[in-house]
Amino acid sequence: MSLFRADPRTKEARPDGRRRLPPGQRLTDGWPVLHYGSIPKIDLAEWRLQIFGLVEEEKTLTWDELMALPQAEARNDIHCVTTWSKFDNDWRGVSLRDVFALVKVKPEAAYVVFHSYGGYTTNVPLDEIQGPENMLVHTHNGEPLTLEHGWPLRALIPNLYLWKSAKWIRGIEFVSQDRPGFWEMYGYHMHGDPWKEERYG
Ligand SMILES: Nc1nc2c(c(=O)[nH]1)N[C@H]1C(S)=C(S)[C@@H](COP(=O)(O)O)O[C@H]1N2
Ligand SMILES: [Mo]
Repeated sequence: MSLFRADPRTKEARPDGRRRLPPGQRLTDGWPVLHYGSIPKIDLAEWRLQIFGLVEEEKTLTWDELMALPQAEARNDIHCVTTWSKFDNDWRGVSLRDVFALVKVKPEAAYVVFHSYGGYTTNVPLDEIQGPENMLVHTHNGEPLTLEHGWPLRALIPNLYLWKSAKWIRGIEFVSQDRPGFWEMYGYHMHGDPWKEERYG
């Protein structure tokens, strides 16, 4: 009997034809915690999400206002650049496109910079985060996010490496030119597609 029996899910194909497990990744059952610096202290009464930059109407949402937006659910896989992938995560939160609709994004906007409590930032192309799988999430597998995974709210961009999914989110900024975020300034890829192994550079 092999100790290394492969999980058959790693051989599955995605609806878009790509293999479910991206190249160079292995499956994990746990959920590793990875971030730079310490966990920010956040008070829900003071918590705000600022949506700004190239928009017609900047908006700042309180926690109650965020929770009053349509609540969405999704199940998907996440992929960390450090080579672990975790399948079948159930998320609850708000679709990014519903958040974008609140501010009327200007046509010049081409990239989004996510800002976190604690100072972390990361950049993503706006046209790649329009699908319903791209969310701001507060619940994972039926439980509120733990502090270390981004409580109260994190971004979830499941088709890019997980460093693009900012924990402890506090801002969404629309910009016309791509601008490196925290890890991108230290050599991580500007785009970060796991199926193209866009890890560094
Ligand atoms: N605010 C914030 N978000 C962050 C990070 C960070 O340092 N600060 N690290 C990123 C990186 S590099 C990874 S791999 C994932 C890890 O998410 P997890 O700890 O929930 O697995 O969070 C991303 N989001
Ligand atoms: Mo990471």
